[in-house]
Amino acid sequence: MRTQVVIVGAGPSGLLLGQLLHKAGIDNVIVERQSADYVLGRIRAGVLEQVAVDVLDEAGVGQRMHAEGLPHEGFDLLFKGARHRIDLAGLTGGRKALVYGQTEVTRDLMAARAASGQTTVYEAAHVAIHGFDGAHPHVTYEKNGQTLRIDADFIAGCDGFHGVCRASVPGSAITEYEKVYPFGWLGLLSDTPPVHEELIYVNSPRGFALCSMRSRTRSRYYLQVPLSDTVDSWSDQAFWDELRRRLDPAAAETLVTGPSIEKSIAPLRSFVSEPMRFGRLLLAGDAAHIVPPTGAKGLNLAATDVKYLADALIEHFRERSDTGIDGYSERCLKRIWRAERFSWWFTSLMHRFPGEGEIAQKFQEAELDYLIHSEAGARTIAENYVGLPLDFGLRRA
Ligand code: FAS
Ligand code: PHB
Repeated sequence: MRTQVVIVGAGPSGLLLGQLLHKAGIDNVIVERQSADYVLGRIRAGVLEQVAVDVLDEAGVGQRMHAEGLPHEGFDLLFKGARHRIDLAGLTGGRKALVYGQTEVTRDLMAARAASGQTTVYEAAHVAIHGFDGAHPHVTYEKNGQTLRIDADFIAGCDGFHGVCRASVPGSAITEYEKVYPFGWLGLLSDTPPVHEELIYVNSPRGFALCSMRSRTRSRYYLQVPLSDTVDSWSDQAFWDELRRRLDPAAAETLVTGPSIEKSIAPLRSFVSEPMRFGRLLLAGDAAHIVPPTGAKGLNLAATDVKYLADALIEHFRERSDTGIDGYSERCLKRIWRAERFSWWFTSLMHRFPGEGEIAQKFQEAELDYLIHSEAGARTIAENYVGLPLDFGLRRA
């Protein structure tokens, strides 16, 4: 088989790239190691920046997102038992976030791809990439007992943190930066009404918590837990009891509990690999970087990587120019490091770090107290949360 771009991974990055290329008339094939149902079953991000919403609109998959997504103009910070609202719209000239789950984004992208008749190979085993440092990049994989090959002009590595693409780059050609956090997030999804109409980020002496949602009837909650914890060690009742302990009295009283429909523990890390282009291989999304989910940046960074990459590939095929491809990595990384910095800072501010003693909690509470009583401080949070403009990666500053 031959195509113009072979995309490894059918998560949000791979599917969104495939859709943007297809709309530009560029042939592409996606090779995914799991089944479509497995990909849809992973519960992950919940908040979209306006820039990500705009890219999804450009890809032609925004209809349900606008019909069902929940625009949010603010969120609450809860510390010392009291809640304080961060007025995103008021502090950023009207910019806001959209609550619309990654599962639904993925579902919309899968439906668009299926309708377009493009080729997606699910349950591809032993995917390997070859020749990306030369003029004949290609991908091999096994399916139904056969080894198959796809030749292409470019390989897009959209295969996430544990994928094969970044791992195939020689160690001498790549630099990796990593910070692993000494705790995880236990997430619970339930068909219960959210405790509040906006998100609540909690700094509690017992640990971080987050009250989020997927709709007005489906809630998503998180608790900071030790890395030694397992999902089996947390009954639903234990989860609800601990969440109540970390909430303010009003929220604890209002909280509607119910059976979990999903429960999982995610580790937290900050990770960036540089550069993101290796000859005819270009990385996008979690294949190149990971953020702790505190700042709701992971999926949003993936969307802007993909937008930059699609524009660069379209320029290559339409105008025979490689200016975009040559500048792809630098353009992405300017934006990525800003989001990494905010995600690390917000994670450091809101979580209990083992062994740092009670004084660390007092420092965090004092910083939060300053931030919510200083317009400049609150704007710092708001500007970073709603995200950078799309052209940020192009500016020389
Ligand atoms: P993904 O990891 O989503 O997709 C990569 C795809 O490549 C997968 O389908 C995988 O099966 C496939 N693949 C892997 N290896 C392959 C191979 N060798 N061959 C073929 N295919 C291969 N972000 C937020 O903003 N908020 C959150 O709350 C949040 N929670 C998260 C929780 C968890 C447990 C994880 C892991 C991430 C979370 N994220 C969150 C970040 C997440 O949303 C990512 O940013 C987003 O999934 C990025 O999408 P992709 O780059 O497509 O990577
Ligand atoms: C979610 O709803 O899953 C979510 C929302 C905001 C975050 C992280 C996760 O910062």
